[in-house]
Amino acid sequence: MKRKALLTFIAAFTLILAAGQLKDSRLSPVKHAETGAEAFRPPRLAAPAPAAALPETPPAQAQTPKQKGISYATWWSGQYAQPDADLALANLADTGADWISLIVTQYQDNIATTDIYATAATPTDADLIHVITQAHSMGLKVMLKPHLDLAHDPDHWRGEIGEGFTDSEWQAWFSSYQAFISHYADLAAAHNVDQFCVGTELTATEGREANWRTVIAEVRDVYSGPLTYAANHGSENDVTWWDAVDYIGVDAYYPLTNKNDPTLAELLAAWQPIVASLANLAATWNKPILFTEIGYRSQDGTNRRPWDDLTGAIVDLQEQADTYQAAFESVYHQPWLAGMHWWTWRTDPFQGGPCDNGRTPYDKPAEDVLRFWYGAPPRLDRPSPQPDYRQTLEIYTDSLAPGWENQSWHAAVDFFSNDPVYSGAHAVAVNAQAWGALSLSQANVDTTPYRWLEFYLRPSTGEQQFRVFIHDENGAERRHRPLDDCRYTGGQPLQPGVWTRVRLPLSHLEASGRAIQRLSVMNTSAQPASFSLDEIRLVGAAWHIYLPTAVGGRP
Ligand SMILES: [Ca+2]
Ligand SMILES: [Ca+2]
Repeated sequence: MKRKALLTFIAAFTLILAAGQLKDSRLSPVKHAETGAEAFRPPRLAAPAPAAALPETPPAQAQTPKQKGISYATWWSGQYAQPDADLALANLADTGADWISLIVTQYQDNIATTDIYATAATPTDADLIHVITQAHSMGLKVMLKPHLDLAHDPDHWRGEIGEGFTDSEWQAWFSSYQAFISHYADLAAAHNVDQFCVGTELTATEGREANWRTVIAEVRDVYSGPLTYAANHGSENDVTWWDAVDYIGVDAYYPLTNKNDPTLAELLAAWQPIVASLANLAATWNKPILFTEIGYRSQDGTNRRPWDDLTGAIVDLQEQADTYQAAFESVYHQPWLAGMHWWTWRTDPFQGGPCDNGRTPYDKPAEDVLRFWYGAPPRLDRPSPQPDYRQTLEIYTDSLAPGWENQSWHAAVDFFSNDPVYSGAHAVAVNAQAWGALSLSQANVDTTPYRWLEFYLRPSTGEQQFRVFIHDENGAERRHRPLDDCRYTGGQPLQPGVWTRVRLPLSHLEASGRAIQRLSVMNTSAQPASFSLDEIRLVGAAWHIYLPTAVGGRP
């Protein structure tokens, strides 16, 4: 049980690390000096602007309607097939999107090697088939978009693969690439995938025109749907074989301004030369352009280097919403645009939120911009139920309630600590090793009358990280939730030496309306951690009319 908890966490943690590195890897990290958070402002939901003036050359007419796409990604085997991923996919469909770009990643060791392989992390074919089936059942079309990344080469990125190859190395690499991409083309054909992307951001290989024409011809031998290739922004004008695919694909991470807080007008102005260039490209090839990726973090300065992670930068929900709006206003009605696939949506149904600085728009103002342009109503703005403290199950106030037992692991626990306390005479003081946990058990507790698990938590240092989870009526460990999500901490991050109220919806823990046997607060900071808890309880809701939340509903 303890080992399982640890393995589950390591899997999730590795996934987060891997995902975080991907967009980083194309350039070295950028120091981000500016500070000064913006206050939250609701997103501007202007009416769609008329298309900007186009060049005299008749543009290629893209299909109508546009592909309203979102990239759907995980870098961990098994994740796509989890029930949580189905919830995340339902949330994606709820935005009005009608396409997903399904990501699967294989690897080569470094930019100088020629052997491409799946790792234990690569989503399995069964995972992909699960998503394809689910997506189709939800009315979503699927573009399969295999990616190639570097397993052991953190100073380079995929766009540099092949720099320095000899002729024989080129032949070896393309032979391996052909096997890799044909495998997924076969899968796409067998499972009615609606569109296929033959490559992504392999910039240094794009000059090998004959090799690429061979790759594409062999894909067409087995797959009859539309094809594209995803060129990194800036290299789309150098590709000499766009005639071989059906859409010019661009991963449109164009730098916009050099300001951290540009106005929407400034963002729109920054798009104008990009729009002109893309219109010319489409006209030159008489072929529509698909934004195979476009995306921005909810992070201050995201418009400056949209491909970059700007490590250490602060959350900026408005800048993400503004960059979404500027992109839609600038390109969405251009006749040459075939559609766009926003980067990115994850398999976590509780991703994003107002304190997250990542790329997902979920539960952020950018989601409302996306929904507006994709034709869906805004996020539900329903009243939240309030806690009803007349309806609680006290687990700890100044001592453990009757029936509860200490089942903590790798942790020394004092249930009668008198310094610090949040209230009363005592609190729980915990000294946990890495992956150690405060864990409290009780014969099956019926959670039906309650909506939240609530407690007060006081970390002793700022580096501490925690996850909360329960064991169900069968003793099975359920979904972990991290406490660095401010939706659980009243909008505030946990701070050292400060008591913070944690209020976790039982539904997020897969703990609502059932019997639970145990609840655990695990130290996941990889270092020993001292922390205190007080007033641990289950709390009911004042307005039962709002129970239960629907699938795909908001927390
Ligand atoms: Ca900003
Ligand atoms: Ca107390």
